[in-house]
Amino acid sequence: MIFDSHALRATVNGVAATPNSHALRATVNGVAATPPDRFNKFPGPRGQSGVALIIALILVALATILATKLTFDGFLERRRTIGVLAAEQALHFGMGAEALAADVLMQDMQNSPTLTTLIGPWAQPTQPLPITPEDNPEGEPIGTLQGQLEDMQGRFNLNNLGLLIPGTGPQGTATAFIQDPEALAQFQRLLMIVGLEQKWAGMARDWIDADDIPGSPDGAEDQVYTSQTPPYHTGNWPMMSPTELMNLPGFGADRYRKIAPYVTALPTSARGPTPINICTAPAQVLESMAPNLGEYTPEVLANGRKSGCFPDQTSFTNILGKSAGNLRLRYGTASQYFRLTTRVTLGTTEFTLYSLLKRGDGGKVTPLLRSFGTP
Ligand SMILES: [Ca+2]
Repeated sequence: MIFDSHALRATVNGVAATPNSHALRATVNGVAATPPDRFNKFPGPRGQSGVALIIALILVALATILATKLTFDGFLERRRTIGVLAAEQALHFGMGAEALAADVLMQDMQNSPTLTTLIGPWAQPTQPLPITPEDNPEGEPIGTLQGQLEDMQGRFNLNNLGLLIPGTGPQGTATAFIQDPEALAQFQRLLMIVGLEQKWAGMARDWIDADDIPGSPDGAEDQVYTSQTPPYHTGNWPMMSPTELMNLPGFGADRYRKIAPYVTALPTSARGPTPINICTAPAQVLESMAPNLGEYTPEVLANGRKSGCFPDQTSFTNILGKSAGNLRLRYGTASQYFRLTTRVTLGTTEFTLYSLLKRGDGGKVTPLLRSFGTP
């Protein structure tokens, strides 16, 4: 028998060697042991390296996909956080601008309590103010802040449409409360002046008024709104924003853009309709106050308003002629409601805050409504 060093485990006397790899080299009685078949089932060194390479490539690809996704998610998360923080910061700058505006409006009231005109400091355009870091006020600005005030009483208050006024019977006797016909007529004229159909006035009134009875000839209540796709209910409540006009079926954004500079949605009081400030109202709004009132073109107004209130109360009353008595409470020369538009830029974040401000008696200013991005 011939043994190599490992062949000690091989059996003696011709009995088969154990399937130990080293025993393969053992020979029994000079006959070489044949390797068992199962060893041939494994691929050779070349095949093994091919599979390993594919597995390695797949692992690398998976790791790359995972790493890219994590990086991308991390980047989005970071950007989102920066946006949220900047919006939060911008809101506080916006409230700072409100305080500044309140100060300007209060001073304006002290300077001229009965006249709110476009020569007042509140109406002057402002330049963007630089925002500098708190710990380095002299350093590079991190953003800008710009505010602009507009007189909302230079516009037609849509909520006047829903007002109820004491009616008058035949011989001037008082009757039950009725819907104010003058507000409807004024809005109809305003729609005509800006090139829109009059019917929207009746529909807007139905949207605001508390009842569910469609106005005649123009009106729309739940019966119309519940047959829309998707169906919805009529507001039956004062408008919070003039954009509610777009709820009227078919009104649309194009019509809204035409009427938007001349309308507003302000709270109404039991004292009657919100008066129009004739010192600040655009020509279209002044013209809507009575039929055939075309005296005041935008150029005439711009020239006249360089020195203060124009037209003044006396001359406007004269122009109105016999309509003046009927409209006595519907116009004036002082304003209570203003809209502040604050634009804040912080890095790449831009933020617009619209604040509806009420200047009460004594000049105290209160924010009534805030909206972001859309007035
Ligand atoms: Ca209604």
